[in-house]
Amino acid sequence: MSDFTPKPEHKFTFGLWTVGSTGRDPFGGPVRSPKSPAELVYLLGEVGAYGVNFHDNDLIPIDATPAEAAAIKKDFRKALADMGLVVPMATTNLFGDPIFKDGAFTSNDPKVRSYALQKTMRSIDLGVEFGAKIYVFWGGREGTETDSSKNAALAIRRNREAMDFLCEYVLDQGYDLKLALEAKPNEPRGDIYNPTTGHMLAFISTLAHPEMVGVNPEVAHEHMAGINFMHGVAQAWESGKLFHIDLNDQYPGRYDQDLRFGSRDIKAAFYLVKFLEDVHYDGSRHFDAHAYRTEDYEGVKDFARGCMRTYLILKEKAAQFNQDAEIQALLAEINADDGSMAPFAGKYTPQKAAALKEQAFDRQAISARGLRYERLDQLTIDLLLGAR
Ligand code: GCO
Ligand code: MN
Ligand code: MN
Repeated sequence: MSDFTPKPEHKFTFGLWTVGSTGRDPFGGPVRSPKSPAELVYLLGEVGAYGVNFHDNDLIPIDATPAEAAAIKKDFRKALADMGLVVPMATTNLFGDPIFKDGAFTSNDPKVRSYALQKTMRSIDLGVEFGAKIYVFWGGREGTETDSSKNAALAIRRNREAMDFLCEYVLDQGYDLKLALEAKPNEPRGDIYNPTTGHMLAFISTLAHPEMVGVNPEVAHEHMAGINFMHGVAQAWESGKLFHIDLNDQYPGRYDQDLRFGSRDIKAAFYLVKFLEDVHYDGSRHFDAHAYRTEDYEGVKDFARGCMRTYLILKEKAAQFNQDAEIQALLAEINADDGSMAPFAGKYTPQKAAALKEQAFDRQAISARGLRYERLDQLTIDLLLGAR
């Protein structure tokens, strides 16, 4: 039996808001009593997590006095030291307070936009104080219910202005910090700007400091949009922009479920884990999910352990896939190359183009070949179901 015990090198992290969720939803109040940030660190240490991430106000309530803030930070710091946990990422809550009811950086009100910048700079300072190297931006309220309310192009420009401002702030402070933008198509707003990872990648390329900014894709967010998550992750990776990742699960076409990682679409989770492991992604594996509302804190631990265990099981399955002789033989067959097209490969030259235009192709012979993907997929299913 394999060992699926989480270890620090797996870089499993959870947000304070994930295991700290009290189960509140739009239809009912809390089902679990709140725990302090320090208590949550002890819980995460007990289940074997490597790190913990926070929003400014998960750690320090928005109206805390300086003395209260200092006391909370002291307890939190002690819990981190006691459990050997780190803080790889931090973020700002730009969605909870009523001031953000119409967005933060994209609000029509200049006072809201300025307050959002102030809150983010202070929150960046707090994250850096605890060692964060990645700073996430999730613009949950940056959107609309009615498009008569905002100019969508102006909203993108305002968002850019804010990101450019904050990059300069980070540089000015000399912080060793990268920014990661997280897309979501809707919830809590009717529609959110930059709704997918692909939109975010395009947006990043328009910033003044694109080298400082990457993405934080989330399984549930792309599944809500009916998109293949791993493809978006691969695109981000390929362009050097996969700075962080939010793992959870989600049925398409439903409310934001934040399910335990791998609990809904095992196959999608498998291809994702396989991708991350194959390319040696070395960032945090951050679980941005919630325990079912039916659970007490023992159930929350079951949930957290389950996220990490499923990841490690799928990691082992990915290694098995890579070593499976029959699967690898099929892949070799699928990728067969007789070398005859080598003269046309690679960079453009006028000679290549001219020769290629003259080349004859036997379309029927080429397309007559069956690709054996049915067999390959069934082998994958057998492997995932433990039948190989
Ligand atoms: C959500 C988001 C958030 C963000 C978090 C960190 O759907 O609510 O995923 O959990 O990830 O605010 O930026
Ligand atoms: Mn989410
Ligand atoms: Mn998230």
